[in-house]
Amino acid sequence: MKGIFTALIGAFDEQGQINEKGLREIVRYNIDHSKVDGLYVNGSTGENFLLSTPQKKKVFEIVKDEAGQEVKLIAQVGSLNLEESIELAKFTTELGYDALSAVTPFYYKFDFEEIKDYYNAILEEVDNQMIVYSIPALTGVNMNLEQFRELFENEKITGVKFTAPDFFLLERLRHAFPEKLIYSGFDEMLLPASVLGIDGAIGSTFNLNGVKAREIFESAQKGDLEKARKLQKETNDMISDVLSNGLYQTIKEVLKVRGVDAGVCRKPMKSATESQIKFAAEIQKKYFE
Ligand code: NGF
Repeated sequence: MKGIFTALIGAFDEQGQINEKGLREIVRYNIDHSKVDGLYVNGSTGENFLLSTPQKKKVFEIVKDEAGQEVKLIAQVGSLNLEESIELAKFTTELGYDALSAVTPFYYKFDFEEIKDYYNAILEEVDNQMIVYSIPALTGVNMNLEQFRELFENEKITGVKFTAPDFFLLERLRHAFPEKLIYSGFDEMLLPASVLGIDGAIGSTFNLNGVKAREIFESAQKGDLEKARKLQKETNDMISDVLSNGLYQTIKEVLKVRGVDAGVCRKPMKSATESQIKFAAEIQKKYFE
């Protein structure tokens, strides 16, 4: 379960339906071209929170059918509807997903006991491991070291996807829990997170840049910091342009330039405008050709 995991981008048609052919192409591109170690399915990047339960299930099925046993698969099943989380956890475990992940419950100001109960309730129902998805900037949920310790008391909670720029907490977690899986979630901070000894990374821009992400991770692990810094700088130039042009729209449009039918974003997200499409083509030329 270690290494580079792509947070899989979603593929939808103009009506907001799943573009199955496009989704299969995205899976193949990540496996065959980028050679990532695994896929993180129905995360933020997959526009998960815009999908109905049947649509989430369809994505899980298509990805598993296309990827088979070729790479590790993590199913993000977190939801404000706990019953839906449990249903998806059972569904993906039966499909053969290697691990579950669930975003910390958000919107309402849940206290820590409620958050802990949510994870334990999901895990009581399935025989699978869980990677906590911590992304405080989007959820407002900031957990401290002691709270992670309490979550990790459940042996089925085997790790965390740590999407926060808090390197003090990341170091404390690494030191305190050497046996747990720690994945970095911000691609632009992959190098400093790698230096602190993460087990892997899960990122949206790996849909475009998985090969270089691996090089950054492995160079840092080998102690070749000069090379890792150069690669992270090049990567961050690219990420800055992608973010300035609209993250998900740009990832999809760059993939289309490469012949991968990544479709459009699902409403209420806007699809790419003509000028975003044009800049995406420039990003492809500038950084990848
Ligand atoms: O897209 C976001 C939201 N974060 C992703 C990643 O943490 C999301 C990150 O790769 C993810 O893994 C998921 O799909 O659930 C950023 O897009 C990237 O570092 C650019 O900022 O913040």
